[in-house]
Amino acid sequence: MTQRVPKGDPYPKPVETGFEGIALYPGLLGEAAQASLVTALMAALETERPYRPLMPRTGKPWSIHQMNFGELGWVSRPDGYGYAAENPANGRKWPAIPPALLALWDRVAHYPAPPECCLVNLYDTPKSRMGLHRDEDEAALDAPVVSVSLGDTCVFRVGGFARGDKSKSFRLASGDVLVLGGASRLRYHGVDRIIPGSSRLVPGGGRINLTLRRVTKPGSQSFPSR
Ligand code: MD3
Ligand code: FE
Repeated sequence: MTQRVPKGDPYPKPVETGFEGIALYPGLLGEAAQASLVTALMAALETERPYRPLMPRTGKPWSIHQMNFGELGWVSRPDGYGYAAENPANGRKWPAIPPALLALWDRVAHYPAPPECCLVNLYDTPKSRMGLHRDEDEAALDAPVVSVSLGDTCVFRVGGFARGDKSKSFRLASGDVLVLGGASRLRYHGVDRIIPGSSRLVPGGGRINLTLRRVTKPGSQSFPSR
């Protein structure tokens, strides 16, 4: 993709993806914005140790590492998966979502409340991938998911509403922002593979995906239930 959106544009225009509710903003984040997000992430990694999520029940480790920012973090462990206010690895609250990401949400989400979770996916080996799945653990399914790609390009796949439906793949490069909502909020999707060496942004290489989610319905005080 070569189209570039001017970086100060308050409500930038997405390009067509062929899927209703999926908006792609190629290169919405410029080099400087990408670098400062990586710096914020590196600072967080001083105190937060990324971990490999484990498959519920089987305990099989994923091929990526994860961590979270925000009031709620998404975790997958042998005893189940979902949102938690504390990092189960250290018992502490997750660090705050970086302000630049809150500002990005305001520009592209068109949703009346801020995100509560920023899941960080670290594709840190050439074999790192994410299988086809749906994001359906959020009560606020009317809110979009906003995805930021940093570092190596990946081959991303979007399917239908059942696992076996036909799917389409496209590439996500560093600085690309994807907004997934509306009629496509519950589509299957995944990351087939990353293309090692395609970016020099991340020290040591690899791809970082930042996924912003609204978890609770705005105005409800009921999550997590306890
Ligand atoms: C497509 N992350 O964390 S972007 C995830 O690049 C996740 O690391 C991928 O899927 C990554 O759950 C893909 C996020 C994404 C989120 C919701 C979607 C893509 C979506 C909903 C519908 C279609
Ligand atoms: Fe997902």
